[in-house]
Amino acid sequence: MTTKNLENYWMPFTANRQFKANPRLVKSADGMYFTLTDGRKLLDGIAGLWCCNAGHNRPLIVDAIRKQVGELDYSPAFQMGHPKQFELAERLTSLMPGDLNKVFFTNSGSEAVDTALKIALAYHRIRGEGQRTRLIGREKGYHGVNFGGMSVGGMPLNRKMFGTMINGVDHMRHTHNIQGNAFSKGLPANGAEYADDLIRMIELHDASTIAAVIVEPLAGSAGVILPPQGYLQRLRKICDEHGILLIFDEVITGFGRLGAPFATKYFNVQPDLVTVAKGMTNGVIPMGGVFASDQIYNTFMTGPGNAIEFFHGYTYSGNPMACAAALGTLDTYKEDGLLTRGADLAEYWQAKAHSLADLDLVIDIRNLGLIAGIELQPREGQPTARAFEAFLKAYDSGLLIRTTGDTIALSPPLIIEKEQIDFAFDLLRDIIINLD
Ligand code: PXG
Repeated sequence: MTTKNLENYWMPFTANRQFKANPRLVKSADGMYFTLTDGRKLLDGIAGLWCCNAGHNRPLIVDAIRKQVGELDYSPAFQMGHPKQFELAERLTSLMPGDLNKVFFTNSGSEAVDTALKIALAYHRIRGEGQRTRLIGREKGYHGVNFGGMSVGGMPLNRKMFGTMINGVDHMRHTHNIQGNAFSKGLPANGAEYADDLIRMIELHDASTIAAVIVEPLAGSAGVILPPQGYLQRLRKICDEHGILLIFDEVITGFGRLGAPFATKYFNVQPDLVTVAKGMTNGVIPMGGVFASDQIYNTFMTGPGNAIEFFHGYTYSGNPMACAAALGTLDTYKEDGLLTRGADLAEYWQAKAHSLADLDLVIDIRNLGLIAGIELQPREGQPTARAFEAFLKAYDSGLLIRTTGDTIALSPPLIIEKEQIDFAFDLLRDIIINLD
């Protein structure tokens, strides 16, 4: 570092004063490991922030970006194109099931979500159902931090300071149920009927006013909350019966996290729109996207041929470096079989995660693919403190984890080896046993 001054950078989703008093600074990264500025190595237990699915410093991605920046640094996103955008769109949509054959590029998950919500609203309006303006999210949902995603999101601290948000939004109940489902391995058995909360929304608002429902197939940020068996299928059915679009926010579940390329494949439920980001470029260059069905896209393609069909887009939509990074990422995933590798490791991962079930402070363990959530009993009067202490102890012992509330979340790069899985869970065992 050339400066010891930490004061000018306002850090996101960080306790700035606590951090600046005890900074944690990363210098480099390779494979499964970060190297800190003090030279220590840290096993990356969370793929950066659920995004470096292929691990760090992957040559095909690095080379693709290097080459791209020397050839075409930028090309206008509107009324112009460059070949990599189209190549990427073709390759990405080939990974999607059914007729999800179109993709719109954004620069983040938050932008992808707001884009998807706007597509849903405009889609209904073009079809003469412009009264369908309501958007339904879910409690404990996380759909990024822009106004649309925040509004349909259901994490109270992400909402409460920011006014009334966009109107016409309602929220279904969440699917977290420790009493009924604690220590489930994989999908919990109980709670498919939580999907019927959408019927309650329909009874209240009338289906004719609802444009779309957005859910994370598996809720990551709120602490690894799984869909009960049959829940997503039921949501799909209710949406179909009432002409409501179903949006899967796959910013976390996309690109192999569950052991299938996307959750829509894993669950065999096909939504109308799918949002992605993170693993799309292995986190290396910001990029997100919205997959849309042919039917939705074709609905937009109806006005005069020379008219812009969708008044929406970003200066950096389909940015050349982002496209190169995404193509290099897809090559890496393919070469290493990473979009399905999680399926091979899932059983081992599950067994190691649940090996912590006997610890007194552990009140639930949840897992799917290469994701695990370990929920701790909150310390009396100090919610989140116990889990954050575990985070600091893990950091001091060479493991990077995430905590949200009192849940420890793990979602490592999909290149993780069994010895590294052992290291992570064995270390967490030691740490949790010694927590106050
Ligand atoms: N949707 C979902 C489902 C997400 O998980 C976003 C949208 C927003 O993406 P961007 O690219 O705008 O950040 C996310 C992001 C965590 C954590 O540890 C989760 C996210 C981001 C940072 C931390 O819970 N998810």
